[in-house]
Amino acid sequence: MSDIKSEQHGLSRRSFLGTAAASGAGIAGAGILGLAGCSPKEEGQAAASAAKADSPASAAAHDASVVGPGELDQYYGFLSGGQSGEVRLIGLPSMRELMRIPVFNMDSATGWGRTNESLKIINAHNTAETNAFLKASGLRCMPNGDLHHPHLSFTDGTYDGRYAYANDKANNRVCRINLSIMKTDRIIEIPNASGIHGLRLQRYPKTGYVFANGEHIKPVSGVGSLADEKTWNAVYTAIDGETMEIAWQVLVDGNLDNGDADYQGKYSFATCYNSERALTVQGMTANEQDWCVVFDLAAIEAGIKAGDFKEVNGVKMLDGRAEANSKYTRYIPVPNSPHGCNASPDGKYIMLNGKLSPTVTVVDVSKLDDLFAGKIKERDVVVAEPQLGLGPLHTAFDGRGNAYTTLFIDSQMVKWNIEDAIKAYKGEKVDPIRQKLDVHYQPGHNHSTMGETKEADGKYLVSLNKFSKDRFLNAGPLKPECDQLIDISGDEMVLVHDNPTFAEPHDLCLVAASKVNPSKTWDRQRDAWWWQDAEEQAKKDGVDLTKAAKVVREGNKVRVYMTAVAPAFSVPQFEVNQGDEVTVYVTNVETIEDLTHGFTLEGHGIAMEIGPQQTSSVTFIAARPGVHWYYCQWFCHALHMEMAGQMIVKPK
Ligand code: RUQ
Ligand code: CUA
Repeated sequence: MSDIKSEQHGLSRRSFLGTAAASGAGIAGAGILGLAGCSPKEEGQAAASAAKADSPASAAAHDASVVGPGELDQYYGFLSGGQSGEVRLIGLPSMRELMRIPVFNMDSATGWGRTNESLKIINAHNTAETNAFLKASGLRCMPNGDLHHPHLSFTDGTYDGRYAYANDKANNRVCRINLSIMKTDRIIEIPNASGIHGLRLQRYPKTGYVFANGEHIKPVSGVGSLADEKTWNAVYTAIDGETMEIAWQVLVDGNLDNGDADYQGKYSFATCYNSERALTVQGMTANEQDWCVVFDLAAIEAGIKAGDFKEVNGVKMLDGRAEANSKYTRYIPVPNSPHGCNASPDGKYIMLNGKLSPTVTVVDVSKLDDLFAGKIKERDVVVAEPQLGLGPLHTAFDGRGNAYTTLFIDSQMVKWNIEDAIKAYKGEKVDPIRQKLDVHYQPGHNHSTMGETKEADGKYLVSLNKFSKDRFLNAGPLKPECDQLIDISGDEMVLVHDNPTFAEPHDLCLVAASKVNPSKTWDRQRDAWWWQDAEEQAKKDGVDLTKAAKVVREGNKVRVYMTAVAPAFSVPQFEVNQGDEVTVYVTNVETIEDLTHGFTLEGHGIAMEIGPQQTSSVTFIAARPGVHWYYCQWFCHALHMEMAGQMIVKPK
């Protein structure tokens, strides 16, 4: 009963927010015409489906998300943390948060961004400009990131459980997460490009390439000039997912938004807005059409072999601009300012989501060979363009021929049938729309279980909604986002769970639990690369990290080696002089699962995680004379509070 009431409240609030969002888009000028142009039929349809949408979920539907105490979820979700800079691991269908994986952020619990091991990973592939900036600013690393798109590595069109990759739009970086330890193992900065946004992976034969879209145009060295914005370009980057080195870049026109790759290993795609090359919203949305850029991977590789590139800041860059009439790219015109780009799991289609247009443009991948061969025109590859509702942003799939598109302005999820949309485009009288379901509110990304693989199983769909307002207890002016779980296993979508989240999940991957097999503890052999520097230093100092209890002085450098075994550090006290540079190495020699220790040094901004069998280290200046306690901040034992020691700093 209360469900129905809140839905009714929801409806009036929904329409208010919808108007606000639409008028917000209204400043986009020409763009809004496409939105306001939603036909009466369309509106009637929306109203009709809104009426049946959100009927109180049945008890059975609610059961769909209940995972009892001690029971395990069926799927992992790799959820982006947006401007929090991290990746969050969740379980489905419970939507419980399992873990946070720090990436482009600094993390108080684990010491990510503070330990020597994490700083090495974070800074290893900075550009010289970034290093100079950090030095001038007194920063150890970039303290923030904007992580939008986490995606897992593929082999033959499905997840292989090895890595996840994600972008940092704020500081132009791409990371890799090693799924055996669930830690970030590589971060690279992308030179030449600006606003690394869309990030997708090669699916076949494997990953392969990691494709990263540069969203913003800027003068590319040797091509554009600062004085003339008409010479500014965006840059598309392909990274080798194994070595994390940049394989090549392509110079393109328009701001690259989202992307995807096919299931055949031949083409990749990027939606593109701002074909106008403008610097303001009005200018960016002036044209009726923008485009999707298609990249021919074999042609690009041949171009690299043939030397048809410029070396720009150490990267091989090919010319794929529209006016260059390049053999590497094709520009498919689509309605103004497209956004999401999604390959269907049958490998046949790429969906280009309209955003300012109420349509999704369906590209038939099998026609691309002919397009590149010049046998057909750009728009000939389009086989459907169904009108779905206001603000289509992203599309997911159930593997049964249906697509699910988020409608940002309508605050709905629309389910539609792909083959029916193709028939309708040919002129047949069929309505591809199956159902519209209200979501709360303003959805951005959505994702279905295994939906970006050839094993799409059509069980669950998650809608990542940007606004939550009255959906949860008021949390103050800053509201959480609202992630909603939808059961799509039947004919109708059924909303089964609401879940608040902190800033700001953009995207997620939903992966069958069997595909990912993280380790239970660190492995001293396999993971030795993590503490390689510590190991080398220890060798020079004649220390075995796993048995260490030693303080080594070399001039004003002091190295403190200790082990952690519940409930004690092997070094209970050490003494240094004010001004010494101190490095503390802690090795957790526990062999059992779930026995993490920590090392927090009071008054020094230091806390680090040391998992079972892991070594962690941190370097700092002992600038404060006196007694400073260090303690284990990870609850590990009945005598956890006693797991402590003292650093004594003698004044100068
Ligand atoms: S984008 S809400 Cu950064 Cu993935 Cu579409
Ligand atoms: Cu070790 Cu708490």
